[in-house]
Amino acid sequence: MTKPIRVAVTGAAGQIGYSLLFPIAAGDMLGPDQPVILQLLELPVAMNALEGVAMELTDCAFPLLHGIETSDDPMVAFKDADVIMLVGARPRTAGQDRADLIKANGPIFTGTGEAIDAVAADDAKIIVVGNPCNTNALIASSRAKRIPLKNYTAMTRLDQNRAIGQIAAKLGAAPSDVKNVFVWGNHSDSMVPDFSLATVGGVGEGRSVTDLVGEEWLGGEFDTTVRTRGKAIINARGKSSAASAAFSAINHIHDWFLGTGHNDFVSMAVPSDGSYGIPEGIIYSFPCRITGPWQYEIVKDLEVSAETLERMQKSANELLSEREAVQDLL
Ligand code: NAX
Repeated sequence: MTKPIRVAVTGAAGQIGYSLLFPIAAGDMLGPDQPVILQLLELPVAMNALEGVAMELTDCAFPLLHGIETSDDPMVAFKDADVIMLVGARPRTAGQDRADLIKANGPIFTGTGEAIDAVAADDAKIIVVGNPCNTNALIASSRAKRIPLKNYTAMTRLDQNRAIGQIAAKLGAAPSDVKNVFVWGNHSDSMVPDFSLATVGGVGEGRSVTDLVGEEWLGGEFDTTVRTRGKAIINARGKSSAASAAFSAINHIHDWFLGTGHNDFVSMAVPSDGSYGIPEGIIYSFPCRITGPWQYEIVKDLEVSAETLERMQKSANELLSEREAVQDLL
């Protein structure tokens, strides 16, 4: 029998957690033949709610779910974990600025990073969803002595999916026909959605999205919509995006493990290696190619316009100032 993969999820009783755990248990993330054990972490105050979620998971009788463990202790929740999904953090509230959020959530990730490095599986793969996700991933990774730095990633897949969704809707195409849209930079409104290589297959076999819809919409409404979608959802729903965030986190881990399907590459925020002039020492969204199970590389050979490069640098500068703001935690 295939050995179960241990998946640790923090903030498991939160709204993203509630949309995330059931598809993982159903096999949507790691494949239809891969058993999983869920190791769920919550704050003490949310342990009752978490027990309720665990009861519901049990009640689904998922064939692939070989165990559910719940804890309020990271040293227990991360023990031998192969995949670690760091969702637990406070969502940004109306009126709260980014600097306040960084100060509120940053300290969570020092303890998290220490516990991961102490007890997780040697080659554990980590995705940070809790915001500010790039900088939180940097804080957690700063504690890594045993687990490779490369294994620390943050989620910008939701931004990529939002971009694909907008283009598909504009063209009346299926999202699966839209290829090679990705985002550079920080998961914030400084991100740079990149449509320059995007093609759509269904409408006209492999045709350039730029040729089909024109630069004006792509550089204007499309760009703004993608970068500010999180706020638009909070305004409409009164709560931050949850189901779409959970689905995108599943996409991120799925593709890292099982490949990118119809896309040549995907957006992942990963430790910069200096590609495209982006400084090392930050976690930055690049187009990444999956080269094998749990293997990725930054795609290095893309032509990027001077205007895009300038915006990419601005997003890097924002991450450098976020790093400055949490210097005492690194
Ligand atoms: P909720 O407030 O519904 O849930 C968060 C859960 O985390 C709560 O149950 C809380 O008890 C728990 N928690 C807090 N601190 C913890 C800790 N130290 N250890 C374990 N659990 C802890 O928020 P939710 O809507 O689920 O959002 C979670 C995070 O995702 C937020 O930071 C949010 O901003 C972020 N998001 C990130 C996105 C991305 O694209 N990267 C998009 C969606 C979302 O905004």
